[in-house]
Amino acid sequence: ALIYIGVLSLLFSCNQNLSDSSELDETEELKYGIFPQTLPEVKPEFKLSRALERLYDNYPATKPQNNELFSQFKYTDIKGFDYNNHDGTISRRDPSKVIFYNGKYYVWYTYRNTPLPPQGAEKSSDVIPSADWDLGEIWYATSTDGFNWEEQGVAIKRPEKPVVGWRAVTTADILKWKGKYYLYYQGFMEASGKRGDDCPVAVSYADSPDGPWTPYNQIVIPNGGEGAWDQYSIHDPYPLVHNGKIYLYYKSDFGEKGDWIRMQGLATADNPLGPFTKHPLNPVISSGHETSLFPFKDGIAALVYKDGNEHNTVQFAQDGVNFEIASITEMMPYAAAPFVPDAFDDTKDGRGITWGMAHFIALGGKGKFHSKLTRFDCDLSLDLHDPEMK
Ligand code: AAL
Repeated sequence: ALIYIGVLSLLFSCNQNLSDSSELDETEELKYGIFPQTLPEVKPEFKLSRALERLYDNYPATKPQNNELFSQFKYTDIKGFDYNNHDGTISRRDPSKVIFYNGKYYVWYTYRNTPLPPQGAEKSSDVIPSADWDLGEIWYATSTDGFNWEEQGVAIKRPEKPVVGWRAVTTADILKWKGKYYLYYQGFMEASGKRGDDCPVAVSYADSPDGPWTPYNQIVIPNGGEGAWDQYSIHDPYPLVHNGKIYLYYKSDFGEKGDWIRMQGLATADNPLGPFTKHPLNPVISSGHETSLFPFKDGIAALVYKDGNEHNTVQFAQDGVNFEIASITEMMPYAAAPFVPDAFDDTKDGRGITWGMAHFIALGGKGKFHSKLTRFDCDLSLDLHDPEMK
């Protein structure tokens, strides 16, 4: 009986294999097609390679030249900033997004002017910086054309110890909300590098971009609870207005010292002085470094560069939360701070960006670490089509 069952099951499985493979052959044959000379606008019915599947499924336009969220980047030196012969004692970095007010463009940035270039956390002191941004202040500059800038001086000074930011105030970004202006920035309470690059976010407000700025003197975006991804640092606060609320994106560094993982999260608020609610799906962007986002159509686009599996991509989220890769590009601006004309309009028709400010780092050679501001141009705009940048 055992032999009989054995023979029966063998016959059964052979039969199955036979019918499986003949079925497969028949359908597979029907699935293949020859890819045509012109790129079909809609996904062909026949079987495609994984790469071609992605082309149709993952990107907003099949023809790369028509992808509104694809761009190359062009860099131009700007005028108006002195760097002490690039000896490392003066640094300007991490610009805010650019805004236009009263006939002029405005940008805020981290400014460091110290007797020595950065010396690392152990050798740092009250006057010697540990890192490029340590002992920094927020300064600002204005321009009528975005190429020639006039430095206006300090906007946010370091407050007295122990107020948030007493060690350094850095990496600012601007919000306009109900007729007032708010600068959000990192408020360090120890030299960067002691444990990590640890800090929460503080805010100051003013009636106009020219200031004077009133410090709120309180932490407005606190670090996460123990064990949370953003337990130690809230970096690169980047506010936009979306869905009637303040959408403030930020980055955190987590993981092991020297082997940080960098991701981006979102906190929203109805009041610029808080409370901010961190999104339950945080982190919402798995890669990138300094935050850089702008309204695009009815959603939010993000420049994602430098860190992570998805660096060198432009991403898009209709809801500002669930980002998808819209394009892959190269030579993206570091700390990109675009001119975003509709950043605070709560628009459902975001027009995109064509230029902004960014920084280059580590100029001047060994032991002279500092950064300088630059201008970038791109075509991530619905109103411009520059074939050179596509
Ligand atoms: C930058 C930003 C934040 C970090 C440091 C200064 O590029 O990500 O601002 O804290 O580096």
